[in-house]
Amino acid sequence: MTAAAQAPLKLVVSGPVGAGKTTFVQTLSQTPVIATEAEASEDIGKTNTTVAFDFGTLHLGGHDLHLYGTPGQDRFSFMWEVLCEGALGLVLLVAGDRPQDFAHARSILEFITSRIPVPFLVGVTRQDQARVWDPADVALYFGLPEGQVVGLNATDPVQARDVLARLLESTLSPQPLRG
Ligand SMILES: Nc1nc2c(ncn2[C@@H]2O[C@H](COP(=O)(O)OP(=O)(O)O)[C@@H](O)[C@H]2O)c(=O)[nH]1
Ligand SMILES: [Mg+2]
Repeated sequence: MTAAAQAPLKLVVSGPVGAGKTTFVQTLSQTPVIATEAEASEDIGKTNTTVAFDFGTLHLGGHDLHLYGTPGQDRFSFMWEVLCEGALGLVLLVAGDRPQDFAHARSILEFITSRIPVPFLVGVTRQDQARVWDPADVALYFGLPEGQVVGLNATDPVQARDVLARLLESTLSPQPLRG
């Protein structure tokens, strides 16, 4: 095997504050997550938030993956671009019970994909909650094919791995998702 074939694949997890990015990385990582949390400087509904990135690693489908969770606040948008440089794929998370965040989620997605054409999936978290948007309806909202939007409980390792497996499958296949 060549060195390139063994190089870890970089995947990025982005989305608004509270979407489940840190949770997703923590659920998936097989090594202790390096997190860069700080006290929130503005009222975002929680005391701590990610200011640089969350980093985790895992082995999936014969690949070593490096997972980078971005901050959710717009003032860190430069980090979205930095982290997506050279990424194989992007998971854009949005909490399915926070429709007030959908517009922001879409603007993050557009910000990133207009600068870096990275294949992506949208993950609609909190599917374990009672009042949550169906991924098919979120797909409609985002104007994306249903197959590009998946529901998950970000605290569930099986569901979280399924999302990544699906992204990997599509990015490594001859006809990747449009990004
Ligand atoms: N029940 C449930 N809770 C979730 C899910 N995803 C995230 N959470 C919770 O939502 C809160 C915000 O998640 P966090 O990962 O900090 O969001 P981030 O701001 O995107 O990093 C935390 O309390 C998580 O435990 C999910 O799919 N289901
Ligand atoms: Mg976070």
